[in-house]
Amino acid sequence: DGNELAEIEDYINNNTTDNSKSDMFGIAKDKNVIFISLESMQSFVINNTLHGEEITPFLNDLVEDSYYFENFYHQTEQGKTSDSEFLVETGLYPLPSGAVFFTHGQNEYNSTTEILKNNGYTSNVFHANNKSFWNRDVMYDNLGIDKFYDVESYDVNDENSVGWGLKDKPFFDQSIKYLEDLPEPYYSRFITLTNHYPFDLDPEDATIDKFDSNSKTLNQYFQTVRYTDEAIKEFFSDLKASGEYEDSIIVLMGDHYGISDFHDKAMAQYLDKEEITPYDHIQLQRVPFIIHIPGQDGKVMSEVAGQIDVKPTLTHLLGIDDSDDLSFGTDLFGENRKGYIALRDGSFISNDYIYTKDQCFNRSTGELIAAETEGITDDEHTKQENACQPIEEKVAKELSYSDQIIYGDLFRFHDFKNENEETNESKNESE
Ligand code: GP9
Ligand code: MN
Repeated sequence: DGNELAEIEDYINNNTTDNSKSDMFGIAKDKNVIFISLESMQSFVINNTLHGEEITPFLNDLVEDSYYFENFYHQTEQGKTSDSEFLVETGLYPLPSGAVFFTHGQNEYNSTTEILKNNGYTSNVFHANNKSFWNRDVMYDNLGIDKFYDVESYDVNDENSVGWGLKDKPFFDQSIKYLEDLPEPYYSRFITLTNHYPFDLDPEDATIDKFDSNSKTLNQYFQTVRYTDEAIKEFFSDLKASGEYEDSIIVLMGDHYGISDFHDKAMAQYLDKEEITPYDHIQLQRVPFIIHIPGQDGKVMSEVAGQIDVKPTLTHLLGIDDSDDLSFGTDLFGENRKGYIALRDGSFISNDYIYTKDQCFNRSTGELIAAETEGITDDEHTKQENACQPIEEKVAKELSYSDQIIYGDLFRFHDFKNENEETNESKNESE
């Protein structure tokens, strides 16, 4: 039965539910939502330079006119892009290993898509890859997505593809016609691809010189990042020309890191540091999160934030009451934030601390507060005063609750008010 759920509901209601309404509530009511997933885009490239040149000139301009969350962390694991989609669609954590899109693609969820659809939206995803990659065809169906414009919707040839497939510029260019035909309001997610490991690019598409280090990967990364930046610039002007821009809000989010710690030496060289410490490693897990609302002024938002917060933030902006939802994020404009962001491996970032690999750092200075010392017994260690410990325990509990929901498919035992009645009936029949 669903008894395990009662304890989890209590935890969520007491810790991760914020029913307050900020003055941002409903500010984008009934607007289209254009959500752009930025492949492997990390925050360190934003407002930064290489060879004295801006790496992302368009995004740098855009953040000036947008809500830009500079301390926003990805929370993905082995499911990479699909994990980031899972976070956005469910407000649950992806799994500690494997890809939840594959292993629990048939579970019952209360998805962002379903909630928006019950508030009059249509929904679709644009991504020029095979539909079954990451089991998307199955999972998207389950999440309630109306249509997946996969590789078959695009004209892909040798000329217009590189690396993983269709280049981002033709991808956006070919998507516009579909977007224009959608019934409004729509919730449309676009997933870019060119800035994907190993970051190959045709020489004629490169508009910034490579970096010069021992890492070919990092050297090339700046060029594909720049290419995606230009693709988004073109997309924005197409959105304006087609009239879609005015009736929409545009949300951009990095899906996960692009540069692994295998390239730490080169990364340290770029960042002008002696080495990449565990603290630096966590700070490098920041990805851009940008909410652009046409006609509104921009603001840099410095609170600690993560992908888990996207769902409640979106519903808040759209003026949708989601007080019955069970998720682990909180609205980024709300007052009652949780105060920390859990990474999938149990590391966390709180207002004051960064915890990773049994080490507790001062978040603002990067100084170590308490380390697990060699030669000290576990028992002594637990007694040792550790500033991070209370949150460390909360994080472990929260991750385990999320896992329990997924492993036990516990949402079968909960009635969400936004749930699609038809889906429920057909599910009951087949049980
Ligand atoms: C594949 C694309 C990239 O469709 O989403 O996947 P990733 O390797 O980043 O998870
Ligand atoms: Mn990805």
